[in-house]
Amino acid sequence: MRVSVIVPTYNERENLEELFDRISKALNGYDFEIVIVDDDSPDKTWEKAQVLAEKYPVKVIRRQREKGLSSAVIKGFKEADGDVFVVMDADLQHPPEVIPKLLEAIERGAEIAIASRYVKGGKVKNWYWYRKLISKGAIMIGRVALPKIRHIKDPVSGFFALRKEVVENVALNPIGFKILLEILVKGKYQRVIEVPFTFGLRHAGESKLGKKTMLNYLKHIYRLMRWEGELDRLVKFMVVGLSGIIVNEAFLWLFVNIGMDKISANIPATEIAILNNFTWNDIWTFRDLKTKPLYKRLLNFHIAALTGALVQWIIYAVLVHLEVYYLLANLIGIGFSFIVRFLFNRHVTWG
Ligand SMILES: Nc1nc2c(ncn2[C@@H]2O[C@H](COP(=O)(O)OP(=O)(O)O)[C@@H](O)[C@H]2O)c(=O)[nH]1
Ligand SMILES: [Mg+2]
Repeated sequence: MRVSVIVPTYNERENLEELFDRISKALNGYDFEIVIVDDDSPDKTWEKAQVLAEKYPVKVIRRQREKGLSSAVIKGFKEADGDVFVVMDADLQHPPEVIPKLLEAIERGAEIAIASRYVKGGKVKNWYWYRKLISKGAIMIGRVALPKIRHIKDPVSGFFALRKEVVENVALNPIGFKILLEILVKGKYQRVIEVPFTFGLRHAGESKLGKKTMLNYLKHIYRLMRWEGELDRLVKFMVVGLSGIIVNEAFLWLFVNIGMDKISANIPATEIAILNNFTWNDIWTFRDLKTKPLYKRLLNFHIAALTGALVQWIIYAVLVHLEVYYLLANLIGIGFSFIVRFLFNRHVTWG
C-alpha cells in the first residue's frame, strides 16, 4: 500500500519543515510521498518545498493559473501515485501522528477514514463556545439536508484518508469549499470510519479562511442537495401538499352537500386528503425509497400529519399570544409544519 499525503498550501513556508519531519516520522515504515499543491504563494512556499524535497519524499506542484483549496486537493488526487490518499492542512492543526490511525481504519476495511473533532475523544483547542456552536450548527444543517452524511459526526473535516477508487472517475466540483463533503456525497464507497483527534493551534502564518465561509458552505449544501435530488423531492412534496388542500376542500364541500354537518364532515375530508397525499408521495416523491412495509409507511405518514398539525397549532398559539397578526402566525405555523412533515417522512416513513 503506497500512501500519498496531499497538502494544499498558501503561504505556509514556515510550517513545511516541521510538517515534513513529523509526517516522515509518523509514516516510518510506510511507502509514502508528500504532494504539495501550492497556488504560487507570495512567500514562495513552493520554492521552500522544492529545497526540502532533497531531504524528504516530496512532489511539488506549483499552480500559477488556478487558485482555491478544493481545486488544489483535486489536483493533488490527479498527480498523486499512491493507492491511499491522505488530505491534510500544512499548518499542523492536523497532527501528522494521527495519519497511521487513519491508515489502520482503511486497512480494517473502510474506504474513507475521517480524522474527526466530534466523535468521542475528539476535541478542538482554544475555541470559544460560540465558535463551536456555529461549527456544530453548520454540520447539523448539512446532516439534515443531505441524507447520505446523516451518520457522520464531522463531515467537513479537512483531515481524512481514502482509497483512490473513491474519487477515481468521479466529477468533483472544485467550487465547494469543503472537499470532504463533496466526496462523501459523490464518491464511491461503502464504509466510513471516524477517528478522534484534537484540532490544534496553527503553528506559523495565518488563516486564509473565514468571513465568506458560512455563506459559501450553505451554497455548497444547496448544490449538493440538487445533485442528490433532495431538492426535487422537496418541491414534489410541496406540490402534493397543495393537491391535498384541493382534495380536502372538495370532499368537505361534497360531504356537507350530501347532508353531513359541517363539523363532522371535516374529519373524513381530512383523512381523504391525507390518503391522497400519501398515495402521491408513495408513487412519486419517495418512489425510490420504499424500504418499510405499506402499513408502516401509512402509519408513519399519519404520525407525521398529526405531529405537523400539532407543531402548526403550537406555533400559531404562541405567536398569536405574542400579538403577531393571526393570519401571518398561521402562515409561519404552516411553514414549520411543512418542514417537520417533510423531514419526518423523508427520514422515517421513507427512510
Ligand atoms: N493551494 C491552496 N491552499 C489553500 C488555499 N486556501 C487555504 N489553503 C491551505 O488550506 C489549509 C487550511 O487553510 P487554513 O487557512 O489553515 O484554514 P483554517 O484552519 O480553517 O483557518 C492550509 O494548508 C492552507 O495553506 C488556496 O486557495 N489554495
Ligand atoms: Mg488552519
